[in-house]
Amino acid sequence: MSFEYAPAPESRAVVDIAPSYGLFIDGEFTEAAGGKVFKTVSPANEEVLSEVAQAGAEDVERAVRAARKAFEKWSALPGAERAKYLFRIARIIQERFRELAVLESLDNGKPIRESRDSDLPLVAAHFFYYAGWADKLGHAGYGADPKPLGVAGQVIPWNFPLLMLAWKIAPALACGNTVVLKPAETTPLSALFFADICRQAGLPKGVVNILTGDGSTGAELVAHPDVNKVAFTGSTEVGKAIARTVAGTDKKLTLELGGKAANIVFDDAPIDQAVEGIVNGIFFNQGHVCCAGSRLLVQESVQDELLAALKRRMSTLRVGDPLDKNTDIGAINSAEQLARIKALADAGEAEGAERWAPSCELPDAGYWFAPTLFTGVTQAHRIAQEEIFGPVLSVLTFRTPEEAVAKANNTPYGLSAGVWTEKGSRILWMANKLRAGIVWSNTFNKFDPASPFGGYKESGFGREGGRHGLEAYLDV
Ligand code: TAP
Repeated sequence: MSFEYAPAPESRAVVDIAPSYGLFIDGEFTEAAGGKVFKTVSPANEEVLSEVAQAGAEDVERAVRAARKAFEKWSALPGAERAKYLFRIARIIQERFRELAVLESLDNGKPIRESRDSDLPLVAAHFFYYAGWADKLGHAGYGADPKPLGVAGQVIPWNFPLLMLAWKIAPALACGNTVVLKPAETTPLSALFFADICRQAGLPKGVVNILTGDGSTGAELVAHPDVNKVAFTGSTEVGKAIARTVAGTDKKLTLELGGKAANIVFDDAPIDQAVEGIVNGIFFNQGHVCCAGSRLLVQESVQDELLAALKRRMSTLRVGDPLDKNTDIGAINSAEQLARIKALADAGEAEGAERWAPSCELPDAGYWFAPTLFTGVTQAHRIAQEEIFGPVLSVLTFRTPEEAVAKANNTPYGLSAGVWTEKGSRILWMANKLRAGIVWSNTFNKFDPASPFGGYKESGFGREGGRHGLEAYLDV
C-alpha cells in the first residue's frame, strides 16, 4: 500500500527557507564565481526546498584566503575571548532549536524526534563543551602553550549534517584555527543556517566559511596548498582518495570513515533490553550511521527467542513523515543512497540469506526503505562485509565468546561494537579483544561531547570529541 505525504503546514511554518542561498565567505553570503547553482530536495517527497550555490576553484581560493586572513587575529585572541563566541553560538543554537530541528528533518529526512532529541542537543552540547576548553588548552596535555594549525578544510557527510559540522567546527575554533567547511550536496541547508548563526553571534568575518557544492568542491578544498589541516567524515573510498591527495604535504589529516559494527548478544542478556538496543543500533537515523549496529551476532542458544522478539518489535516501527513525532524511521536521504541499499539487499537474497521485513505502508513519492532483517547470513556474504548505510540488519550466530570476537573483527572496519551480557568480566574481556574504537555495553549509539570517537583499520584515524579531539587541531 502507499499514500501521499505532505508535511504538516504548522511544523513547516517554524522554518523560513529562502528560495536560494549563496556561499558564506568572509562573513557575507555571495554568489559562486561561476554562477552555478544546484537544488536541494526533501527526500520525503522530492519537493525542492531551495537552490544553493555550487562553489568552484575560484570560490575555494576566496574562502581559504578569507580564513587565512582571519586566522591572524582569531588565533591571537585570548582563549577566554574565543570561548565567549563559542558559548554565544551554543546559546543561539538552543534558542533556534525548533527551527533547526525541523530544517534538518526536511533536508535530511530523519524523524523529528531524533533531530529534536538527539542531533540538536548534541550540537549545542559540543559547542558548550569546546567553549569550555578554549581557555584551558595549556592543561590539555599538549604543552603549556599549544598552537593552532591554521586554516582547517573540513568535509562532512549528509547523515548528521549539523552534528558533523559541530564535531568539526567547535574544536577547530576553540583551538584558534579558522575553517572552510563543505557540507554534503544533499544536505547543505543547516550549514547555511549555521553561517547565519555565526553572523548573529558576531563572529569575526572569515573565521567560518561555508562552501556548498559537490565532490569536486571537496576535492579542491582538501588539495588547496594553503589549507593546513584536513578533516573528513564520509565513505572509505573518498577518505582514501583524500589521503592520497594529502600525502607528501605537511597537512595534518583526520579521517572518520565507514563501519560494520557487531552488536553481540550473549545468552544471559536481558532479551527485551537487548531488542531495544538492536533496534536503536540499526534503525536510528534509517541506519545512516557509521557506527550503526548493522551486524547482529547472537549466541545460538537464544537465537530463536531473540529473533521472535525482534520481529515483534520491528512490526511496531512506524515508517513515514519525518515531521510526525510518532515516526520511528524517516526517509532515505537520496535516490542514490536508496539504490545502494536496494542493490545490497538484493545481493543478500541472491547470495542465499533469508530476507524478512514487517508489512508497512510506504509513501508514493520520496525515498523509502522498510526496516529489514536478514537471517542465515554467512561471513562471506556482502551484507556481512559491506557498509549498507540503511535500515538493514544482518544476523549471524556464535557459540563461544572467542567465536564472537573472531566474527566481530572479521571486517575491514573497526569503528564500534556492542556487547550485551550480565557478566562484567566478560564485558571487559570483550572490550579488550574487539578491534573497535568504541565499545558500548548493554547500550548502543550513546554519544557525549566529552567522549572521544573514532576507529581502527578502514574506519579511519584520529579522534573527535573529548580532550583527544583537541589534538587534531593543535600543532603537537
Ligand atoms: P562521500 O562521497 O564520502 O561524501 C562525503 C563528503 O565528501 C560529501 O560532502 C561529499 O560531497 C564529499 N566528497 C565526495 N567526493 C569527494 C572528493 N573526491 N574529495 C573531497 N570530498 C568529496 O559519501 P556519500 O557518497 O555521501 O556516501 C557513500 C557511502 O559512504 C555511503 O553509502 C556510506 O556507506 C558511506 N558514508 C559513510 C559516512 C560515515 S559517517 N562514515 C557518512 C556518509 C557516507 P558530495 O555530498 O557533494 O558528494
